Amino acid sequence: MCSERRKISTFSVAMESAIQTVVGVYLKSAKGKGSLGDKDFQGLVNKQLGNVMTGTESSSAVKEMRKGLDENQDGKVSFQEYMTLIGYVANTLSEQRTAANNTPAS
Ligand SMILES: [Ca+2]
Repeated sequence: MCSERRKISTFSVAMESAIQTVVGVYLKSAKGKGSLGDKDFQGLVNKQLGNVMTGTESSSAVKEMRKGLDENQDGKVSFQEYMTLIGYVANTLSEQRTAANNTPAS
């Protein structure tokens, strides 16, 4: 009972820390502005998402990604639009893990 509670608490701290990282990366990349410009977004994707996404080294691919996220088409990535990207990456990771766990037995 006691150890179960500790396990849950460790999990929630890890999750809080992950959320803080996601928010912190955005704020750091935005450099005090309210949203990410093209260069800010390129920097964020190159530095933070190179291991989970392909094509992050291509500036034209990242620009296309930015356009796809830019719902209000102001040329910048707001926090809300950034969360769309995080959701997309999280969903991709989840699908990869599910696929890895459900490898059909031959
Ligand atoms: Ca926008």
